[in-house]
Amino acid sequence: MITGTSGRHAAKTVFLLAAVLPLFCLSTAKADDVVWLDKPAANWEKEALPLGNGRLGCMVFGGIEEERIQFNVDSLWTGDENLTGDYRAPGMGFYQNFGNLYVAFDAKSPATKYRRELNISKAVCRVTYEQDGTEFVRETFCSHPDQVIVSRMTASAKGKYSGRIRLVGAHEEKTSAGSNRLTFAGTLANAMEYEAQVLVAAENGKIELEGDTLVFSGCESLTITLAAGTSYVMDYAKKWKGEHPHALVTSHVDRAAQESYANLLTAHVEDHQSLYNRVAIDLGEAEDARLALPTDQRLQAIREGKADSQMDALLFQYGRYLLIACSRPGSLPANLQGLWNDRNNPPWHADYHSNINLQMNYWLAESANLSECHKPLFDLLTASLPPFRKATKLAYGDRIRGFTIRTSHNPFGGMGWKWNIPASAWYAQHFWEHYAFGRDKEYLETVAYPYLKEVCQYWEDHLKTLPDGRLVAPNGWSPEHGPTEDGVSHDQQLIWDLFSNTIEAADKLGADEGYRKKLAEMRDQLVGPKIGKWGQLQEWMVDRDDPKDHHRHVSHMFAVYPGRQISRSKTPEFAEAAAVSLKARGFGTVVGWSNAWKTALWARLLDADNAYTFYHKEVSANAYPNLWNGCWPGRVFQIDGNFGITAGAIEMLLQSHAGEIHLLPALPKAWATGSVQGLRARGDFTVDIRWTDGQLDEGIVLAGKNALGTIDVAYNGKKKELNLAPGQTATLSLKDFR
Ligand code: FUC
Repeated sequence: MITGTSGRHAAKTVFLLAAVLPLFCLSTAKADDVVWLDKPAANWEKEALPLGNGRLGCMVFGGIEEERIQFNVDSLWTGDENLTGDYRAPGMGFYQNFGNLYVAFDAKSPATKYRRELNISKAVCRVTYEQDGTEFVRETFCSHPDQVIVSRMTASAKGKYSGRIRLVGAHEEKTSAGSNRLTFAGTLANAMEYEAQVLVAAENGKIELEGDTLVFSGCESLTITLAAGTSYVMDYAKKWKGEHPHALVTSHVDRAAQESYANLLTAHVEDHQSLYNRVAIDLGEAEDARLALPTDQRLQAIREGKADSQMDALLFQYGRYLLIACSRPGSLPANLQGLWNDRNNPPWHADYHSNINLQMNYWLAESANLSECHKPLFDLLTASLPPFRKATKLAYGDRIRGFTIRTSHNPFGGMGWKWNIPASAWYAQHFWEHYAFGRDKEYLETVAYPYLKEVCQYWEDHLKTLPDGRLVAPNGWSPEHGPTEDGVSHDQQLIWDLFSNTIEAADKLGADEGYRKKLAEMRDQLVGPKIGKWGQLQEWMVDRDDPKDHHRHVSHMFAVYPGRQISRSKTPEFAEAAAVSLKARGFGTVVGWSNAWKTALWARLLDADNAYTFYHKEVSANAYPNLWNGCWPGRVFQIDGNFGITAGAIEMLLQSHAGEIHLLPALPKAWATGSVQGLRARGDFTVDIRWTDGQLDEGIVLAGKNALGTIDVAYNGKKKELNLAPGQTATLSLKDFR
């Protein structure tokens, strides 16, 4: 059935109304939108709850005697363009902690009925408890429209708030206090200037100064507004530095302080939900008793073998929540920790790693209907081109065109550790995918195509011709695994992907016909995938894969996911070889991002239960009480696992890489009955799916304004061709696939 409007639009209207609901409704959220704990956080990375607006973020501890809100700005970085290429050189820099806001309360009696929750559908953290017969409520959010963190503290009785507020920078700055304002500012060794300000408004009671502290007494409520910024600008020509942030920080905090709390909250929730509410998911219900448990105990029950598919759905949406919170137009892209960091020397510098991690951060951006959140990646990669080119020429000589990158980089285009030569091609895939999903031709022409073409030029100059005429990437390295040699499968697959995407891009633009032909010829000469002696997909040109090797990187399976060179439908032998290799890599406990990659790979190989095994591992082995991904099971927070697992789950429910929309390609038994709304498919389509007992009930395909006219929809080995005009919807059911 094809209709002109979608039922989803009606549902959207309801969501928007929900967005302006008053404060008291915040505590009645559905259990699968809430991460909650029954005690304050003792540990930053495992227990504190993250909020963010893309640029500014914070972690809420919810202490009873003292609230601690640790905060970050994504651009507070040491370092520079680091032309040394040395990972340990000062130029590589570190992503910095910005500081902490502490609110100490005079009341010291024990608290009861304590609850600290993060409602991810509202992006609001709420702490509630009772003390001496009074109910206390603290709500904190980080507003994108108003660019401030707001924390409001209320109580059921009057005059209950007395205590002290301190704002403490992470670099031994001196905080100054004036009437109801706290300020600190500083300059890092690389001349980066920064400033944070807090404004406090109290109802009744009074606020007095005591050195660098605001002392409040007998207040009915407190509203604390925090703004912070740096002088960073994403512009190499300006040496990455702009104006001192003082004026902007002052205007953010002053403007917000003039607004009513209700208005700030309404604008914040509306803004968040304009992205968050695009996708809804139901993977089955957990028992009420399970839902009543705090998240850490729910995770424990899962670890003891109890089923809880609502936790699967929560983890899915949590990945979307986190991307909205740390990657918005105008911000820096999500780093290894998104945008949250409480140290001045975080693990791996909390930088951008190019051999899996940064890419994985954005695997969900398009398919999870958060296309705008992809933009910071393109912005930084484009802005970093001048230093990337400069470093490439220093290493490879002036004759080489284009650029490539090392394994890690910072927000000044500075790089460190080994050259990761195919990484720029992998980044180019993201530029292409943004077009493939949304089909925005102007973006393709002005942003994506120039990037793709320049990376192609690098490979034109860098590829090596073997005696038999075939082309290989010289001196490659399957990331963090194996020797340095020619024709490593990962490199070959990435170049194939780059050339294929660039050819398609040029074709769509009607540009560079001669060059398109040249790229097609080169692509045909590339050494392609190989099947080795135990039936495996070879990781190298030499058939040396060890069937007992459980290495976490599965780089030679790029062609299966996120690439598209190998698929069950188009290259079944190679797909089977990939399954042999992936099986040999094992089903043991692995690092978070590896779980996520294997989820997506098994889904692309149409093996639902193996895909679910890895999805489930992320819940049962890697998730912390705050649902952040512990990279090595249970330790070292790294956000890629959170993003990757959502992307992997989408591949289980919907695929569109092989020129068709595939409904429920790898639906696991654990999700036998459920529904998903608002997923995106390549070709500018939005898809809703409903299923019962493992069988499709309904698939709704909505064509966007740039949609491809004709598309095949596949389900269970059968296909149905659709022809949709922009704005048209088709509703399909089981009978369409007989
Ligand atoms: C890659 C991985 C490590 C870690 C690091 C940040 O080098 O191999 O496991 O995730 O990035």
